[in-house]
Amino acid sequence: MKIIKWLSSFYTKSPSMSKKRYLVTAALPYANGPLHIGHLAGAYLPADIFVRYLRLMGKDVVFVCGSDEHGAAITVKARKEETTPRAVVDKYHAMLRDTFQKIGISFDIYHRTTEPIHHHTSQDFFRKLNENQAFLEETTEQYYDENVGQFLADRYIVGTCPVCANPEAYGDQCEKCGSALSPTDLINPHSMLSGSVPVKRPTKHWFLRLDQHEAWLREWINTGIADGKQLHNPADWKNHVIGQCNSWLDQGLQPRAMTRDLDWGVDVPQEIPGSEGKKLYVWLDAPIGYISATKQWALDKGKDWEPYWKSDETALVHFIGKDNIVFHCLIFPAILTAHGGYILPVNVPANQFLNLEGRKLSTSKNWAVWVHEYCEEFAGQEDVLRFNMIKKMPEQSDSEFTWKGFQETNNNELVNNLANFVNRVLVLSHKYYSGVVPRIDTEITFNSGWETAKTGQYNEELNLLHEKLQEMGAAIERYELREALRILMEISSAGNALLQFNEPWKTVKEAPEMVKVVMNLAIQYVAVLSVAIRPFLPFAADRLRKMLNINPLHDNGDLLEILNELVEGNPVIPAQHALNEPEHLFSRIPDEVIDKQIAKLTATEAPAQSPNDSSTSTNCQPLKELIQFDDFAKLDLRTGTIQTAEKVEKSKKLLKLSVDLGFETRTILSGIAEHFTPEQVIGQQVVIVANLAPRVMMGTESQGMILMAEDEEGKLSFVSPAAAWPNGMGVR
Ligand code: B3M
Ligand code: ZN
Repeated sequence: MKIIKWLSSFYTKSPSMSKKRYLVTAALPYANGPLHIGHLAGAYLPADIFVRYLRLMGKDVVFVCGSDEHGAAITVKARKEETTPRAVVDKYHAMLRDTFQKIGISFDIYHRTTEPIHHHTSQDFFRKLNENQAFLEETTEQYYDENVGQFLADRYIVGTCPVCANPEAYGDQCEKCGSALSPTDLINPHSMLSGSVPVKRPTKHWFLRLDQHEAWLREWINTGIADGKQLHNPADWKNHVIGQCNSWLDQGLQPRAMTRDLDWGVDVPQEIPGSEGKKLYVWLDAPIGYISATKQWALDKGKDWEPYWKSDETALVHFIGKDNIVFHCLIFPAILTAHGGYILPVNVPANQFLNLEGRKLSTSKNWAVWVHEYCEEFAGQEDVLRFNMIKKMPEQSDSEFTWKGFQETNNNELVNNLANFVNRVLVLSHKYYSGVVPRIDTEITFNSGWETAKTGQYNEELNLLHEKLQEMGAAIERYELREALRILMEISSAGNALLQFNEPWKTVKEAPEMVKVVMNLAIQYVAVLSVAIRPFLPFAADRLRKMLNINPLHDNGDLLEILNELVEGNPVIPAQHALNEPEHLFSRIPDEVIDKQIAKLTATEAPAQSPNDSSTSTNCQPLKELIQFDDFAKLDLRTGTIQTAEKVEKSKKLLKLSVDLGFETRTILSGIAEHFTPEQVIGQQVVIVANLAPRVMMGTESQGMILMAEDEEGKLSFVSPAAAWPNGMGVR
């Protein structure tokens, strides 16, 4: 009876959540580079939390992803790395797969679109679309590189942007002003492959008749109704997702080419006339990758894949970043509908972007925290990054990650709240009861941890835990994962308060029976947390289960089970159960660890490569040999101000300077006498290498070196601030 009672309360929350099974996808990352924290916070972590929760609630859920291995993103990378597309995808597919596994993204399958099953699935899709007259076959003029003998994909054509005159705009987009372009918009277009001016040649492509889908897509996006059925509640969708779809719909949907003249990708089925040398457009085959991954999963597990993609009793949810909204909410639904027989997503909870230390994450500028590097440098602390990503998750607007924030969140929440609570409960249980959960009189009252001066009663407190877990679950079902995490931490805070308000360390002598109730209840809190943290902190959940000496989670109904106990006022861990010794669930992160990460970020940042940047000119100094970060970390760079300056007798090049470092004044000989007079440099703010071994020159000891920038003509300029800075500051 109690299962039905609970399940019915669970089902009433949102229609999309009352389905028989769930198919959850996460955007297929291009296999052309490593994963950074923006990818994690954007799509993969929210998906993982949602799926882990569904598993804990005993739901039938399949979680699919895989590497997106076609398209210009791959072939451009192959050109840059002077290798083949196959080598690029093999390298990064393995890296992505391993990184996801290390950070605990629990896909049921992580597939890849170069697999034959994907090519066959995509080609079958194309055949069916073609049979269903979903395409407009049209011959258009496309740019062709006669030197290389191939048509040019948009990304392979560069020219002057008609909007901002950027000379290195691409055929599909100007990265300087962000304008969406088409190759024929470019002024003086030339081929990236050979540098030659491309010619226009006729070529046939298959255009998906998106215009024919505009009306039903507009209704489905705004009302949730398609084919006369209420498929989802638009109020469950994020405003920015619906907004972006409507701005596309308002411009009117145009037929969109679903094939390309490429030598890398899924072949257009060869029996189709004119298919010679044609490949499927990557945004046609990639989303079909979700289906082929599901097929492969079903083959591996001896399951039937079709109900997950074709039954109305399935809830399909796509987790993506906001740059993929139109492909998942308009183009892929149109493809599925044109094919026929497939369900549509009940939600596409796209996240916004994560920024890093006040700037946009940038792969090209290496302004990123790479997840695989994090997993190496913070091995065993994967949950700390997960926790931070959830706290900072860009659910409704762009958000910000800082290393300082990472440290504070770990030390203040994971250590001082959660780990501290667990440790106190286990230490006191061993101290008072040798680690055995005490028998209790549940009628004895105590001070509740939920609000000051509230009298607590055991069964009522268990009910309060039940309510909090329901609240947390409801937040996850609304894809409000920051809120869900806040509620989770409320449970830990209430546990700490339960101890604080009853002070067992003081009252254990005068009120031993009351302390037994409080400690037994606190152990129930910890047991509940060992399940409730699973979607967020999966590795800590395993460690906590071991400390409690209870069975590992089987990720199938575990939360449902304890909810049913709690709602009946039953404990999760029975009296007389023997607990294991406590360990530290989380540990403090010291300043130097954070300082090192911040220094690494700035030290490894690639110089700006904007098209007009002189540093891309050919005359700049060749890079010196690669150093390790630790080599750089040995440098102690400080800010200073030149106090006095004089020429050095018998030397043309040297000026003798006294530099104020704030904490001391240094004498430095600097080879700038041919560039600056002494008068010109007095008062100049500079950066010096402060821990360079002193050197005697012309009979004077020079105690450091001043950093100077030198341009192509050998002209020197000081490295100095835009606005005044204090002396002695560390420069990292
Ligand atoms: N690989 C774009 C991206 O990585 C694309 C996603 C495909 S999901 C089907 O942002
Ligand atoms: Zn531009």
